Amino acid sequence: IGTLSFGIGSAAAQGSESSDTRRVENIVPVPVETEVTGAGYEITDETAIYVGDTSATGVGKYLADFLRTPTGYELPIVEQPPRGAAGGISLRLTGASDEVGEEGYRLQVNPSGVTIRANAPAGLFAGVQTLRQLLPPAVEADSARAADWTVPGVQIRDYPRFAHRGAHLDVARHFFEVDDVKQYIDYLAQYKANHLHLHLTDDQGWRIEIESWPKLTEIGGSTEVGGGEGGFYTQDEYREIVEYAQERFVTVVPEVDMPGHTNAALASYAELNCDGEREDLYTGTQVGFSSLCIDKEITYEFVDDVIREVAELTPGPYIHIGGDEAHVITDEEYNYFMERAIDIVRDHGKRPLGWHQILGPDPDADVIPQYWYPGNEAPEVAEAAQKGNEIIASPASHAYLDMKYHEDTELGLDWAGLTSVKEAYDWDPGTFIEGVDESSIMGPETALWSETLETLDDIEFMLFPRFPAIAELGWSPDTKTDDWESFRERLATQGPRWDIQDINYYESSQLPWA
Ligand code: TNX
Repeated sequence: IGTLSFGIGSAAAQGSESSDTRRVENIVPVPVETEVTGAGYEITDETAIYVGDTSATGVGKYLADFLRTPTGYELPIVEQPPRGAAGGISLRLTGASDEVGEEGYRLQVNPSGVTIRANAPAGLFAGVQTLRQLLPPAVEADSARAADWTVPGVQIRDYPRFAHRGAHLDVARHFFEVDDVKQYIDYLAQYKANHLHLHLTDDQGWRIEIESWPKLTEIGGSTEVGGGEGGFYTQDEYREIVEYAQERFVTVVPEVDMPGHTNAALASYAELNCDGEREDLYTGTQVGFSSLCIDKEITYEFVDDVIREVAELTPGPYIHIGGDEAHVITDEEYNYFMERAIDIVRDHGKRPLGWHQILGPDPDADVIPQYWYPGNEAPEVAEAAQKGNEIIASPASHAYLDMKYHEDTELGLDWAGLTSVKEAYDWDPGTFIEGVDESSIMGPETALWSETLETLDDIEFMLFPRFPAIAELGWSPDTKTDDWESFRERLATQGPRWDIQDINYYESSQLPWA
């Protein structure tokens, strides 16, 4: 009752201050350290964005583009704050400690402005993603809104636990247009992930133009699961995806799956088949039935051409060569093929990555196996870690976002079990695989296979809220990611943001939605 005596103005100010402060507590992924300080900074039509260094201009533009829409403010980008100027948002590539590395940042907010400091543009970008969550959900709107654009007074110190925070997307089983992939990249960036693994080829479709083998896309790209028309990226379109990702500090990891999962290639070129006859196109969902012809030399000319062209289009250091489920060849054939394929990747200046079967031929330590079994046991992976191979952790029982949430989920598969939001969060990528130390883990990666997914809405449904959960496991310190009860509260506060973003998320009953 005592509160009734407060003036309306101060009650409103207090109200907004406390809801601001709650935003600090609800950031996903949770930062290394946050401290609520005093009063915050209100973004107004006077606010400018200061970039002290031209290397910060790209992030400055991203931030300006992002904030101009909902606020309707001009938000000019300027090089230096004039002396005694009103506050603004400063992006600084100085004064961040070494501790935050290349991707971390410090963020400070007081009444005179917001300052983000980092050692590299990627860190500024991560800081901008945090700033986004310090503003009200209306900041996600695609048109001007009236809102209180006050950033709460805070000091944040933040950097990632793992260097690799990835998300895979299968564009082969169902094809997704360039714009859908861009949207996917935006979701990665929003939760501080930094690798997009594009599964570009499979039995049902070949999705990347290869100039030296044009029928791969003409024929192999012409359909998809269920018999739809499929599609593919021209080399220019692929470059466009790569560039869009780069602007968001996301590295594209292209996957060309081999020697299995190659029916689309075998249907495009007769000479790739051992019997010299083209396969029929395939639009079902079986796995493990196809293989390149191990004994033919043209197979390796084909692999060399494909890897060369993909390597030339890809600035990132990795090429993923699949290697999963080659069930119609012997282990001996598999190992012979993989040794040659791994060498071809190296010859074209890239680091070879593959599903963890790639360990078959016992490759050198530069090869990265991506662990994908459900459960936590794979002795060959533990052995590889002992020998120095680094590992990407994608256990199907937690990180396969194409698994159903529960029995009645219409989309998705269930071969690795059901994956609730809690299940997605409830594992530690650093210690999960039996016999593998955290020091051998590059980081977690989610997988999104698209046998049952046809639209961006479908993708969103499987991604949210589970992707942000695993993104947090990749970024945040393990001392802060072992508390599901607190996480479910924080994650639920993202709901209003997703509503405004028009994301088709799954309203899991495990989360206390507002
Ligand atoms: C297994 S996991 C596959 C994919 C399927 C997926 C469906 C792996 C390396 N291969 O070919 O799409 O299961 O969940």
